[in-house]
Amino acid sequence: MRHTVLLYNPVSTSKGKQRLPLSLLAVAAVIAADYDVEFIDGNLMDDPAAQIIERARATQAKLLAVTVMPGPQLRQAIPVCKQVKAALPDLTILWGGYFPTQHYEVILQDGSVDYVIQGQGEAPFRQFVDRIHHGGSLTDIPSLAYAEHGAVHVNPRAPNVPMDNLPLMPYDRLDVSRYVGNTYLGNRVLNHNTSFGCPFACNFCAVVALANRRWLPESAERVANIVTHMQDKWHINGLEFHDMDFFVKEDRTAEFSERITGKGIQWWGLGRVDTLMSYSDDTWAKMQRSGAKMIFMGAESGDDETLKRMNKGGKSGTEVTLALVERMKHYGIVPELSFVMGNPPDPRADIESTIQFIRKIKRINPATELVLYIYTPVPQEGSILLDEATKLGFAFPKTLDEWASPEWAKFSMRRDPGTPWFKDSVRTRVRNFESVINAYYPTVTDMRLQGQWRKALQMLSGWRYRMEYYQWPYELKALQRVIHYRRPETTGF
Ligand code: B12
Ligand code: SF4
Repeated sequence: MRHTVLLYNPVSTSKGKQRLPLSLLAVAAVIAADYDVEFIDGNLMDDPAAQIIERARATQAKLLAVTVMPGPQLRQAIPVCKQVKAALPDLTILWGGYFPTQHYEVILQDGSVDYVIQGQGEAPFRQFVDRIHHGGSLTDIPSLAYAEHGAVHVNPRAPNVPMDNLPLMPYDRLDVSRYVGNTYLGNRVLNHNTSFGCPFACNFCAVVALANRRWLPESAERVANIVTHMQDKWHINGLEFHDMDFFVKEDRTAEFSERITGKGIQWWGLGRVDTLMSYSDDTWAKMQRSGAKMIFMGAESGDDETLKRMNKGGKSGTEVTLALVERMKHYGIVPELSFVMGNPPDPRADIESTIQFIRKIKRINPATELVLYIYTPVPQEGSILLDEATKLGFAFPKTLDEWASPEWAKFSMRRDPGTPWFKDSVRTRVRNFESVINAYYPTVTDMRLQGQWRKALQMLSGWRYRMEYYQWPYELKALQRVIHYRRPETTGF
């Protein structure tokens, strides 16, 4: 008899914008040959708890595996898992992904979640599933965290597995057509992840705890084969790569670009400014020919000292960012730059220098897209930023219920975090600047915003932008309510 494993993806985005649940597809891949897997996607239904309970009873499933990011996904995962645990106390609940990797203690102390797997999930997940169904000790599985007699135990991490040694994602186990999106990349867009981790250690970034500075790529050949399969089967003309850093190895990027040239697929990926600046003109030309349309990069700050304090590493620097946006103009590939603003201890000074830097970028390459985040700490040993934050009175929640509160959900969204050093006046300054710049340079990712509305927004905001007068932009906010123009599209960085 084949056992069924239930996989739950808590809601992560607004209706109609759901992406393939890659985290769960990745772990499902290593068990799909021997187990039945059922995906329950909170993005596609109103009451996932009822669905989980119904499917667990119908299939006699022993295990519910859940992926959890901070933010709205966490906010749904907590009450749903509590409800499921109350209805089916014998169903084992396992969490993996970003939030559990960082905050396993608070999860396991709550009692509604039985186990956590940290870091790269595939190999430990396979062992866990086998032992739950066929017997054997659970507590010696690498990367596992669990509570016993009130104490939380964490096993050493499993060795990383190269991506090419892992099976392909089992797309046939869900209805992929429900995830084909319509975005600025094309009207048939899917998403894929081609690598795990990142070799750097920026101290505001959650990837460090997940991957311990390792970067494991799929080969260019394998990626191109997957893209071809997606095109043959679902007729895609756009693709989002959700890797933390797609571009670490130039030869992989160049080979992949060559392999997909001529397929008519426009693509988007994430990378580092300094890495991309080090690429040759030849590689940039190949990327351009292959359909690269926009690249997301963390510019982070307009101040080199702050970049150092963020431990940005490599050859990062404001001059490198300026040089890259200039260079990308030549290839017609849009830079999408994110900034982490409002760092302690002097968030006001940090914001002012970044605002000036953004204006400089826009002068060089007006097509540059901007994503403005507010600094929120992540657990990381030796992080100067976290140390400063702690000195200023910051502490993570002590219970899961606290994490589920609206205040901490806002914190996780990195827009209005309520951190002790981030005062209302500073927040207002960032939001006002954002209102003006988003009106003066409307994002290309908002496909509904065309022609006259674009012009109206630019005219109305022009004087403010030129005079650097961002205060009280009520007229822009009113227009925002009428035409709902929006911030640049991002996948969560
Ligand atoms: C795609 C994505 C999204 C998508 C949704 C994804 C989804 N699940 O539906 C969208 C665009 C909606 C999104 C939104 C947000 N996101 Co997001 N997102 C990502 C992104 C780019 C890729 C995640 C992914 O699919 N990776 C591919 C899979 C295969 O890898 P993986 O998730 O790491 O999974 C592996 C392991 O983690 C583990 N694992 C994961 N789940 C499970 C489950 C089990 C049971 C097991 C055993 C193992 C396991 O095993 C997997 C295979 O090895 C990551 C960055 C990144 N590249 O990882 C950010 C990231 C996760 N997002 C982040 C954030 C902050 C957000 C937002 C809050 C941003 C915002 N301000 O709006 C929102 C809110 C999310 C929400 N609504 O809850 C942060 C989290 C930061 C943190 N402190 O932990 C990240 C890390 C980006 C960053 N660098 O800061 N996001
Ligand atoms: S911010 Fe980017 S470069 Fe830095 S550790 Fe995170 S993923 Fe890597």
